[in-house]
Amino acid sequence: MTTHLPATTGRQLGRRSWAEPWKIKMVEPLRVTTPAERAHALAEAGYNTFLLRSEDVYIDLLTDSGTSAMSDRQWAGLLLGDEAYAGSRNFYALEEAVRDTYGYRHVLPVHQGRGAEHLISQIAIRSGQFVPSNMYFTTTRLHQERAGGVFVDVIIDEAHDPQSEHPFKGDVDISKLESLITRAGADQIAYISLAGTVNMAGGQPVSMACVRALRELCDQYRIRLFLDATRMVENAFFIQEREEGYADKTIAAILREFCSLTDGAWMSAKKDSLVNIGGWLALNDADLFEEARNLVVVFEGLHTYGGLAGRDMEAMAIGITESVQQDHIRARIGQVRYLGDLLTAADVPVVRPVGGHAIFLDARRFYPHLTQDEFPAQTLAAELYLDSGVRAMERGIVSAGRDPKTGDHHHPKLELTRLAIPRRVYTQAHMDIVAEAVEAIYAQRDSAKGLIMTYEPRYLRFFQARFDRP
Ligand code: PM9
Repeated sequence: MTTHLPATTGRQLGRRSWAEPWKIKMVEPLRVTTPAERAHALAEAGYNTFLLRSEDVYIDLLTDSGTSAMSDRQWAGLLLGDEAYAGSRNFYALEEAVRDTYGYRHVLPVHQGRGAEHLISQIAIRSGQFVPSNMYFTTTRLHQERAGGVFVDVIIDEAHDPQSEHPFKGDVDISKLESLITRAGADQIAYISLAGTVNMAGGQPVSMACVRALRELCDQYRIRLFLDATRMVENAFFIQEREEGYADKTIAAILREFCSLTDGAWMSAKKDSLVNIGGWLALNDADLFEEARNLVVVFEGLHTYGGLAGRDMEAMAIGITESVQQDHIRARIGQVRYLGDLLTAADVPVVRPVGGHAIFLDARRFYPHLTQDEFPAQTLAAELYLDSGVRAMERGIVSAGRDPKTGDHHHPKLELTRLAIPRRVYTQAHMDIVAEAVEAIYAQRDSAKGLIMTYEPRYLRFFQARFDRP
């Protein structure tokens, strides 16, 4: 495994520093609030950072989704929007970009990732079928379950251990998967749902060796393999860095090779592809695509716009080509690591190794005196906001939701608070502020009290749930 860049300057290390491969052309002022203003805003928001107004936030690390800064070329692309209801030229630009970069044959635009998750779940899952996956993602699993699927976690055990340094913690445990297939029968497997860089595990990558083994298994049992390509460019970076034989291959080539081993993919372009809205579903099978193309008109819009404006599709097409540039991805992951290194150096418990899009604070080790039912990760996000106006997101028991059959809370092993870094938005100085804020609440960790949930919505409760101090 290759070690990551330490949080020191190049000069201290006797080598030249690197910097972001862009300069800033337009700025958006940030508002600094007082502790009293933050206490008021957080109480109003029911201690849920999703319910804060963004103008009450100083540094916003809620998500890297739809929060990227677009390039001057993407902004120029907006002016090329062809807002025809049908057959917009921007659709053809998007189709070409997805075909060239990801390699799939048939492409449908959708308004964002979950639009594609909805379509693929509806057309590829029969009620009662299993959907094995490398850990869960909130919206993905919900759509699979709403289609009657039964989610089964087949990720390697190391993924559930925040301290394991395994270089590919997103890998599927092939023996777990094969034993499910032989137990249930191949016909009872809807498809393998594979995510590139596993969000809920800490942005952990999947190796090329793993997807190759999955392809073989899928061919043997005639099961389809679909990819959540949302952060697959970041995944390609880790393969280039860590997997033997890939150091000299481009990100674009690694991405194409990985996707070529799968049968199709869904995409939230709001992440890797550097746009504020958009997504797609791409499939190689013409018959399955035909079903998706028919269903898209019911939920998203005609198959040549899928709920998007022409200008959105143009920005996405340009973002796709920018996303696979080596200097972009190196700087993007470099910035995440910079923050991770600062926190690691301060002995703050974070998920190791640092992943692609975020730093995940290990709330169990941060607040060992809180039980999981006291919502330690939600508490940590609240305390961080109160201290500094930095907004993070809970990724633990609240996000995991309830078992649809028993109605009981899922109790995930990982109880994490995520600091997701938007792409091309914040500077290194912002990362320093964030690290200092986390260190400050870590120093006061013993006095933190948990939360109680006062309102629980039925679906994806982490978005809208409300909490209070006990
Ligand atoms: N991810 C994130 O912040 C946005 C909201 S959910 C908290 O991480 C994966 C791996 C995702 C993802 C969204 C989606 C859904 C699918 N797969 O948000 O619908 O991380 O575009 O994509 C969020 P959309």
